[in-house]
Amino acid sequence: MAPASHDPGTTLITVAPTGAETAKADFPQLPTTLEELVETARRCEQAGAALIHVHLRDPGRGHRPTLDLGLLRETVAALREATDLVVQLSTGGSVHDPLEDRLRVLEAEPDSCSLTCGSVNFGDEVFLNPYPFMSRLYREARERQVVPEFELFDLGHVASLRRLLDEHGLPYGGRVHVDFVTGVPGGMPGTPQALLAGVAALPEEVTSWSATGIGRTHLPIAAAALAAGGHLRVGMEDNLMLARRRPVQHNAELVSRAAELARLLQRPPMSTTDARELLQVAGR
Ligand code: KMH
Ligand code: ZN
Repeated sequence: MAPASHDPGTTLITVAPTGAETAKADFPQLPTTLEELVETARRCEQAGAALIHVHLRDPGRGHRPTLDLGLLRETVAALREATDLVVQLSTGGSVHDPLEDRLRVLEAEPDSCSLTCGSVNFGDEVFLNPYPFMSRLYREARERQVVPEFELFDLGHVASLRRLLDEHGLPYGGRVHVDFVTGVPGGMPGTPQALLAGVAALPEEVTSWSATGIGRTHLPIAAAALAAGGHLRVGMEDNLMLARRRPVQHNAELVSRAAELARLLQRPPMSTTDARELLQVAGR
């Protein structure tokens, strides 16, 4: 594999604009229609994001989460048309989605997909990721030339990533990018201490890592990740408040703040070209 040529002094900013948990009725500024998602993607790219982590909603069914394949394909095409962002589809979906439907997401041929490395309590629910499912998703993503981003909600997920790498070798593209999702009720806490324990345990094959914190852990985890050499994920999937009593009005606000923080720490936002190189996504 060619050596990495991206600038190691820059920060990959991922935006996760929607998620599967917040109801549109409770938070109308959540982007749930294709038009809103594309507008969000454009503004977030301008603000410094290079990757978008996408969950879809069905406006015809109360903006509930959907894994409809036609809509997934349409969305990937629309985001590619409107932006240069790396398009990552969630294979996590919502806690209610069947595993088979989550696997089928790959058929929409995104640049990247999320791949959560284990089950985790998720508030009062369970986010289910049995090892055989992870293993199949890993293999099928490689067959389809989709770059996985390994989502780590807990320290045990780091151990399962080790098992995946041992059993299957490197993913498509040869790079191993992981994202710590901290602060989920039931997962690892959103503290610098927990994050750093996770970073210290990462397999040596990991070539880059990012982190996000749910809710009020959003900002401290971003600061800790930057200080420790990691990349950032922000967005309404993870956090709805910009500050006390100030709900986020647009995902671009969170991306702008992350970009400002990254610049302050002398690791400005990474370009979409460099993000493609970092992750070695296929040239679709
Ligand atoms: N919505 C969560 C149950 C992913 O996108 O891969 C799972 C999730 C992880 O958001
Ligand atoms: Zn997600």
